[in-house]
Amino acid sequence: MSDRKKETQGAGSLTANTPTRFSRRRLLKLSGAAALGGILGGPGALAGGRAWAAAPAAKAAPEMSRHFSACDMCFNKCGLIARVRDGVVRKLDPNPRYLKSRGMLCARGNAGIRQLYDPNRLKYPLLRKGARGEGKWQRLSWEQALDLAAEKLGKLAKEYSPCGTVFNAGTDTQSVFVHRFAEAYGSYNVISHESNCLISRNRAFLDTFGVVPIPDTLNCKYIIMAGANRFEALVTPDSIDIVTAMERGCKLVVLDPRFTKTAALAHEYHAIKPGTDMAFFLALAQVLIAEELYDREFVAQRTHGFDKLAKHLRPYSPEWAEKECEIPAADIKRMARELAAAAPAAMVYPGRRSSDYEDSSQIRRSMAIVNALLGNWDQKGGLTLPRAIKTGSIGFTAPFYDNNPEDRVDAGRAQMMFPEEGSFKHTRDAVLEGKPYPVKGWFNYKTNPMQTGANRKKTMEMFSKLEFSVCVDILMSDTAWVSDLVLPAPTYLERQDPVSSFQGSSACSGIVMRDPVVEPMFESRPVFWIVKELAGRLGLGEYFDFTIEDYRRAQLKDLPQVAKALKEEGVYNDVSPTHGQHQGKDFRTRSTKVELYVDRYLEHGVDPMPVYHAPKPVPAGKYRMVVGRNAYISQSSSTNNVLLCELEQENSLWMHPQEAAKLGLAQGDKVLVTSPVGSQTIKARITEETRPDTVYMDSGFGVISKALENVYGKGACLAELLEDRADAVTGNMAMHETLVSVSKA
Ligand SMILES: Nc1nc2c(c(=O)[nH]1)N[C@H]1C(S)=C(S)[C@@H](COP(=O)(O)OP(=O)(O)OC[C@H]3O[C@@H](n4cnc5c(=O)[nH]c(N)nc54)[C@H](O)[C@@H]3O)O[C@H]1N2
Ligand SMILES: Nc1nc2c(c(=O)[nH]1)N[C@H]1C(S)=C(S)[C@@H](COP(=O)(O)OP(=O)(O)OC[C@H]3O[C@@H](n4cnc5c(=O)[nH]c(N)nc54)[C@H](O)[C@@H]3O)O[C@H]1N2
Ligand code: SF4
Ligand SMILES: [Mo]
Repeated sequence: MSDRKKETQGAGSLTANTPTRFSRRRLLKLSGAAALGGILGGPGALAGGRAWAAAPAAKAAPEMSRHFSACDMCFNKCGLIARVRDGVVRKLDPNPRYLKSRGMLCARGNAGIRQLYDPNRLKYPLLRKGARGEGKWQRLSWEQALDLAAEKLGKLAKEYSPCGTVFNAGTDTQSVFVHRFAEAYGSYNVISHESNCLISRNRAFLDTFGVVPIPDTLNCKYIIMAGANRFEALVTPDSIDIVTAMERGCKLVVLDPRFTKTAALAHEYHAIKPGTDMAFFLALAQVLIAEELYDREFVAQRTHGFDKLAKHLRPYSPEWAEKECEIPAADIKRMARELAAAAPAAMVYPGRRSSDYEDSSQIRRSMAIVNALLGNWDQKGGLTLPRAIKTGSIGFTAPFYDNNPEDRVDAGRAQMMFPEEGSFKHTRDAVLEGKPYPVKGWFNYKTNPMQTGANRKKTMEMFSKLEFSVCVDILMSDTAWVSDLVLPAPTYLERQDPVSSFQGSSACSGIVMRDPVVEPMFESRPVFWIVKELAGRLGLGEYFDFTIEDYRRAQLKDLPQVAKALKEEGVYNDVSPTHGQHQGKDFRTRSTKVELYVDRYLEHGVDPMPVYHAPKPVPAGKYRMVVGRNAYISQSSSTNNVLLCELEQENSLWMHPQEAAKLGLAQGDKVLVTSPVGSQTIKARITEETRPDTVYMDSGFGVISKALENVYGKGACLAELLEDRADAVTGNMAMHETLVSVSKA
């Protein structure tokens, strides 16, 4: 839809005498606010918004003030400078001093302003009335809301033990306080978005190298990227550094069943058959060994299990792999030689999201093993040691509750789960089964499992089995929509946060900080305040006997230079060398070496070296659904943002022309997509940018929350279609295991 059309549509909900000198942007804000009044309260609730509503009428524009902050439109925390006038954020600019983001603020980062002023922002505490998902809410005062939540949490702890409540906190600098609250309250059922994201990648690299390494993409000369899309799924500084490296002669090879923007910019692209990456990497490793192209000195001195690996790889020839992954054997051999020629400034990029297959940990292990053979460890252009500045904190000793069960509710459901992380999928199953013990409470902060946990029906069912759920969000997300109590939080531009230490990268490691750029709007309150208030009511006040200011002081106690830089430049960059940091030191693995063979896995029933199992075949008339990103959507959480919606109004189903022709489809036709767990109707996007056996759609659409007025009614929900399979080793959600059928709607 064009800007103009939107303007007209938005204006429809205003009266005819709307002053014409209003800017278009102001008109959108006001129209949205008025329309929302019907659902979440009258425009009077926009108390905090008064300043911005009145601002455009001001005559002489006063100077803008500058405020440092860090973007929170995704986890990257790119440095920004907010320009504020009359208490209104007018513009967000990148902070040029922030080396991690290299002076960049992406489309989503720029649109952060519109997240702050989204008329659909939650304004005050709401209690569900009527049936779950019906959308009937009663406004509560904070006092009422907190009293209610404390009473329910207290009762749940008595009846079901503290572990009877799950705490689910998404990526955020204040999530640490949710974890602290969970510990003080006594629940070790703490989960996060990470088991829907990257824990299988972490498992694989951690168990190979003893740490999850940071790729030095900037200095790399040859990158193979598989199962990642760095020019659309932005990770700073990699997304920028790979471009710079390419300008300096680095070769980029992309393997993806979809022709992504990253593929479009790569030197070489292969439309790999989904689920077969391990075949490719095992064959690559075989060639490196057979042709003696690997780093013999590094392998001899620093790795464990080489002989076993060499033997294990014998059946995995390039000719065999070609039949599996559909990449020609000659190309696999050539790539092995090219990689080795560029080594150690050569890598298989570790990627990030690995919530794709049931053997994702082992797929990523095969990628880690190729890196080890290249000897690129701790070298310029290779995999480097993660470094982060250690900050202080305010310590505490968690109380002991003897009515608690032995272990997490999801324990034992995966071979080697991270005990501090658990698994969303397995936790949800355990809650549904009531086994090994009942879980009846759910505290949700800044994560939206109704959209980002595969199999939405199951998530919905789980919520309906709970006795009490609370959701802290900035918007009425789908998860808030099915919760019992919804609490409004401030956005990052209104928040004071603890400082955040970010890991080393090609650029540097460093520290960022957020202070409110503008006053919190409406009755929004940070989660720190919420859990502190709850703790006070539950007799746990001693665990929150401080302010964020105190906490930050404790964090920076021994880092005066950091405190000074944060004040003056909004960021502290640690520019110490990124490589050569690990020479002569042991690896933090059992063998103290890089583990090509992981003995420890045997104790857990896990293959010590990756064994290839072909993905299940895709029969004619079925398609494998894969997940991915574009540059203007953050998972599920930015599709209500009007600025970003200008770039994409609704999602569509990518389908190859050959298959579309079989179904008699024309561009834009509505199709019914059916999986074993759900069905959705969506427009077809007929394109050669996907393999004939693979379909794709963007995430964040097909919402059930009617309070997300801009996106409600648009597109289809991916989570409704995806089956909830899991990586066997970690319990990471496996979201590329679903086969769907498609028919004309
Ligand atoms: N714009 C934007 N940037 C983001 C995010 C965002 O939501 N939007 N999210 C951030 C987060 S949380 C993360 S974890 C990262 C994720 O960043 P990435 O780890 O790069 O993950 P995806 O974007 O999901 O890319 C996975 C790619 O793998 C492809 N693929 C599917 N199946 C296979 C297969 O079997 N083999 C191979 N080789 N490829 C396959 C998909 O088509 C997709 O393009 O991005 C971060 N950056
Ligand atoms: N369908 C699908 N599922 C996926 C993925 C996908 O691409 N598609 N990606 C996977 C990956 S890699 C990841 S990391 C996970 C991410 O999964 P989630 O953690 O669920 O990420 P988001 O979808 O970004 O949801 C963030 C929620 O926090 C809210 N929010 C945003 N800012 C604030 C704030 O400042 N305060 C508060 N209190 N709330 C805020 C948003 O409104 C939204 O409801 O999803 C995984 N699952
Ligand atoms: S990559 Fe974009 S959305 Fe993510 S933190 Fe950086 S500017 Fe913000
Ligand atoms: Mo992620």
